[in-house]
Amino acid sequence: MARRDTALVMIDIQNDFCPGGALAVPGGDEIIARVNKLQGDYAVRVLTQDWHPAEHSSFASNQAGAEPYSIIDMPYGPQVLWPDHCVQGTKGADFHPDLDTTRAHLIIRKGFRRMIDSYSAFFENDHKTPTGLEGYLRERGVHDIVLVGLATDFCVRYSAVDAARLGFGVTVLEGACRAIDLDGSLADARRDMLDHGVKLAD
Ligand code: VGL
Ligand code: ZN
Repeated sequence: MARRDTALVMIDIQNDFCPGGALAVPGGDEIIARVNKLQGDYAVRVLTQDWHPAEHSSFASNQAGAEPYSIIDMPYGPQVLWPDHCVQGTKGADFHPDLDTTRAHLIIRKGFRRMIDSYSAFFENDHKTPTGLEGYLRERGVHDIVLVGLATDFCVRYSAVDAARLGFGVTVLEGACRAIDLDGSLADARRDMLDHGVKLAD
């Protein structure tokens, strides 16, 4: 059972990442009942919400001639180009209607700056610009975090690795996550998380 100093961080459980959405993660909605049940076990509960302007630079539609899922070089490094998703104020950006959002203490929005994507709940993809989540968790006395949500190989992965680098104890409950799995990205993600001392549990 989780302790007082442990936070449950629920990553991007939004319509666009669930079946029928613009960037649907296979089985994305299958995790929701379990995530709802888990919430009662944690003293601190945080949701993240991918929240892009329509002209976001990570959308293939905003890069001339680019196909979705191709990769371009941005000043901060390689960037996968995505179908338009989680556009601010749209239904796709809303949390899935079955997710219990009433018990969350904090909602972190990310990816709202046009020229930089943000997979991690802690830093944008330059690995420097903070979201503020680290300070929030430290002020609440959190030492350990448990991650669930979408997608295992992108936003969950980068959140887990950043949290471990920041010194939090990190567990990813893989059974309460689902992956996009683009060109082996799930295997890469699992290796990267393990290399950084993240615990993978079911
Ligand atoms: C995500 C791709 C683009 C995620 C967000 O939540 O994993 N993936 N934006
Ligand atoms: Zn996004």
